[in-house]
Amino acid sequence: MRPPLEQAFPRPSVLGVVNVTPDSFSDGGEFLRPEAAVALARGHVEEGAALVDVGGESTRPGSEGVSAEEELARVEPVLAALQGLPVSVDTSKAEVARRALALGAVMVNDVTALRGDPELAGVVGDAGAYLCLVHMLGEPRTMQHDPRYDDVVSEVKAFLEDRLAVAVSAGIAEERVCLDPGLGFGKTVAHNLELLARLDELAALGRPLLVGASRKRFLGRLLGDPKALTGPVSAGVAVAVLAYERGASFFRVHDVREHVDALATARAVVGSEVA
Ligand code: HH2
Repeated sequence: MRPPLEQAFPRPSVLGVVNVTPDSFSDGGEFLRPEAAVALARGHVEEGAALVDVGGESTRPGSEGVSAEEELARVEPVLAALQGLPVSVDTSKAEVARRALALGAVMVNDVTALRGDPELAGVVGDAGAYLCLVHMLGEPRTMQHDPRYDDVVSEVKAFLEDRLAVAVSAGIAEERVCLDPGLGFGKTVAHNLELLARLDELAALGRPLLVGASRKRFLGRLLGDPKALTGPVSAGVAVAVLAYERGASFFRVHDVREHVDALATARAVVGSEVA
């Protein structure tokens, strides 16, 4: 039986992104070859990632989904080669999760928060795996078309609370679940900033929070390029450090060393305040 998530992965823990896709927004096509993806994953662990998050389907704004067969064909050889390393699988499909867990993955990172595939909760529960539930308004194809909220923080909070209850009633232990506000998933720059500024309100849900800001376009846009499709590493690091201070536990990033160093420094500073 796995220990509670916060025991297995103390704060802060970095997830290194491994996109085995032709079309991810910041590194599409770079790691489609299994050897390239495996080398990237090993490098992430050497640089201090607590987990590598392997995904075979892009969820960038505007993207169409891929079939389970296609997704499996992309990730299976990578997962098979990474057995023994701490792996999370970025998927919404039960079939892909089942195979990944059989190959040793410990976490399922589901950007649909169990709304994409009715069988996914059972697969996660039966395996006793960890689960990340992510807030997304709409679906990747349309999510950035004029997203609106009355109060983005309370709506995201209510959604995550509801999805956590759904997971628990489907047999997934609450202590194995983390929650993610889903930066960029149906949010304007202002929505993302408000979620980050008020992250303590989401931390009050009592489950570890995962934040994925790395290279996202809102960072490039807030720095003055209204057409940016990615954001700089430095801006992602700033977000990670501030999110850590506001209670976040997990950081899903492409540039592992920079984040590990920055978060270790932030931890030392915050720790010295309470010493
Ligand atoms: N963001 C992306 C993908 N998966 N999972 C979680 N939990 N949180 C996130 O913020 C998140 C995520 C999008 O980033 P990336 O994987 O780099 O791009 P793409 O979806 O284009 O493959």
